[in-house]
Amino acid sequence: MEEYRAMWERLGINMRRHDMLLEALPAVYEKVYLSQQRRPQAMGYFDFVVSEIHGLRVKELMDHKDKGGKVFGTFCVYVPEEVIVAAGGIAVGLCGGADFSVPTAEQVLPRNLCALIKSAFGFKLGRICPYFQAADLIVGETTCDGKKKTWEILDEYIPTYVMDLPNSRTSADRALWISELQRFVRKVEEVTGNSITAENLAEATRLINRKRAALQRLFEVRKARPAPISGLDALLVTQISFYDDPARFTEKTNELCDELEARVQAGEGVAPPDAKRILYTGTPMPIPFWTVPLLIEGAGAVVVAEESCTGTRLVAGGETPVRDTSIEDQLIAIADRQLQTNCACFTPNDGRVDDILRMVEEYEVDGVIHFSLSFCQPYNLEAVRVQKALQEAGVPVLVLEGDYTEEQAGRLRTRIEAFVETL
Ligand code: BJ8
Repeated sequence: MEEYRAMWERLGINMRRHDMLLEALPAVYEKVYLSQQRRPQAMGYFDFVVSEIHGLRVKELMDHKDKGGKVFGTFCVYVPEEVIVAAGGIAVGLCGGADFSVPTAEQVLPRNLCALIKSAFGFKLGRICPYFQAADLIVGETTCDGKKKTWEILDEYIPTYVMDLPNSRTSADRALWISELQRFVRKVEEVTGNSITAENLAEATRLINRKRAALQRLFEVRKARPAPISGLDALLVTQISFYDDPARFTEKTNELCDELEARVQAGEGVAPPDAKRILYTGTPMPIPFWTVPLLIEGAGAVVVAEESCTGTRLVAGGETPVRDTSIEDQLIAIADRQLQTNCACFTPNDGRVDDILRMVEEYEVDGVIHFSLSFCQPYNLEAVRVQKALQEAGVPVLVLEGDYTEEQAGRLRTRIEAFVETL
């Protein structure tokens, strides 16, 4: 990674802190991933992407910027990547999953805020993340209170644009969201200096559809018994989907799926056929937060699906219909697909409970683990209804909350091991 030092300096990275991070991450990665058994060969690409986490992809972003291109940092699946791509921009997901930057964030933000927000904010405040440093515009959204108030503060450090996402799905809310997508089109055009047309928006929609289809294929193949891939590996793929080049990611994920489908044909898997099958549901798990599947799989079970935005919520609503005759129609199609993403920030949000119950059947799940980051009110509160629905359906469920710290991991281990034992 030494060859990238000049690039990081150019980005204004705090080199001392950055060196500390780059020293710590490979050791953790090696422990979590490289010791796993029966990993698919095609995971080699995703291992490479992690080994180059602040290198090659950041260089691609910088080459793009040197040619006049723009980079948009995002935090939510409701921010339409299609619009950014249509204008020749690159979207990178910036959600923070490391405890490393949390203390930095707490110099400014209150402590009682979820670790995801603090981690991401701390990366900017401490100038540790080259993706954050490379971004020309941050695109936030009004999902939870924690995020929407943080955007006001973040704007003091980097230009931050906020999309006003409604919290319900009435026809008035739908109209508001469509108008927000239109406003976003104008903003992206202003930042990039490029026009969004019906043709380039349709082309971008096709590209993102292909990426989503590859992820859907991955989620589909995990229904097999024995499970052809670990939850840890599947999570890594979805985490990387947030910042990799969409076309390359699609190709590599499809290669992985070819291998997994061959495994299923041959009756091979990563865990014995009778390993307990767990559905994860709850808050997203941004890179490098691997604790929950690590503990579940360390206890001898296997995570077969994640009802989360680093899981099946990423592909909610399926394929976006391509409407190549009008920008307005294409935005409506994107909005209608997006509004099927059952985020706990919506009320009511019965669709999420329905999704969980359906997934329990489809993935032949033995038990559900609901994990929410501490201080995340939407998911912590929604856990009450999720737990009740699962109990009524006779499905074992464990409700957990925590953060990214080592101490929490110790506490979670005890609860998860006990739960898996009872299944
Ligand atoms: S669509 S889940 S990506 S908002 S964990 S910051 S909710 S306090 S992440 Fe999300 Fe979009 Fe919804 Fe998905 Fe707030 Fe909770 Fe923190 Fe959260």
